[in-house]
Amino acid sequence: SAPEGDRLRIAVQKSGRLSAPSLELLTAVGLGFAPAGDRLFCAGENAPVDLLRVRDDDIPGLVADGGCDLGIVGADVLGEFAAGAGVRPPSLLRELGFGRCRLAIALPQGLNWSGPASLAGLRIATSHPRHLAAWLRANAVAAEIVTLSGAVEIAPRLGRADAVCDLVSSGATLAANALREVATVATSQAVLVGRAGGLDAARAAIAGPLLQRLDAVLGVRG
Ligand code: PRT
Ligand code: ZN
Repeated sequence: SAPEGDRLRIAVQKSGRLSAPSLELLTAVGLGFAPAGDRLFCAGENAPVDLLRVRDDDIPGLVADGGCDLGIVGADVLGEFAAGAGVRPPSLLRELGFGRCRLAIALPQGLNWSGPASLAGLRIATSHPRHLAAWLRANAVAAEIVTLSGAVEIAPRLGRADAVCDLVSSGATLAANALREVATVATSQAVLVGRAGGLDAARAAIAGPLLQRLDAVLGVRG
């Protein structure tokens, strides 16, 4: 069998919205993996390609530092990582067409909206502080960013923030929390990322045909 160094390692979300569609896509390009259960590492059954199953937040860093060669992650998570200081972020290789959502500003009842200036001086809860900071800067609005790792939508009710900047897909969560979507900060979908410096020859030889089959699958899906 091939030495360890000649295997490609792909980081995928272990458990979350992108887990099942990521695995389905890798299956569709012809990769087979044994059921991983609770395991972090999952060896490929029919190709020298292994999975590392992790929190989505860890994926850009793993690919950036070479712990993994490729990764599947939300463009929103990639963008937050890339906007941080320090390491060179992974390259965006392909948009994958699933995990679509938008990062949106939403207000509770009683707050009026007449444009971004309506947010001046407010506290805005988000788990995407760098996206929000860039959007506020671009709109020349000074507001306070309250960074939360989850449950952003309940921050106004808890008195921790006046407004939110959260991911939205159907809009049901905002509606259930009596929040009104007023502006889009960014749109997102799952993306394939790779090391910014590219792959070494052995791994590039494994990744090449894989990307070709991926393009065929994505083309068919339209
Ligand atoms: O445990 P781990 O850290 O890996 O997972 P996570 O909880 O951080 O991420 P997860 O699984 O919730 O989301 C992973 C990725 O899915 C995100 O980075 C987005 O790229 C993408 N995605 C697509 C979404 C949504 N749609 C989405 N609706 N991520 C989160 N949501 C949440 C949103 O935050 C809100 O709580 O769903 C709720 C809103 O959904 P609707 O349908 O009610 O509007
Ligand atoms: Zn996460």
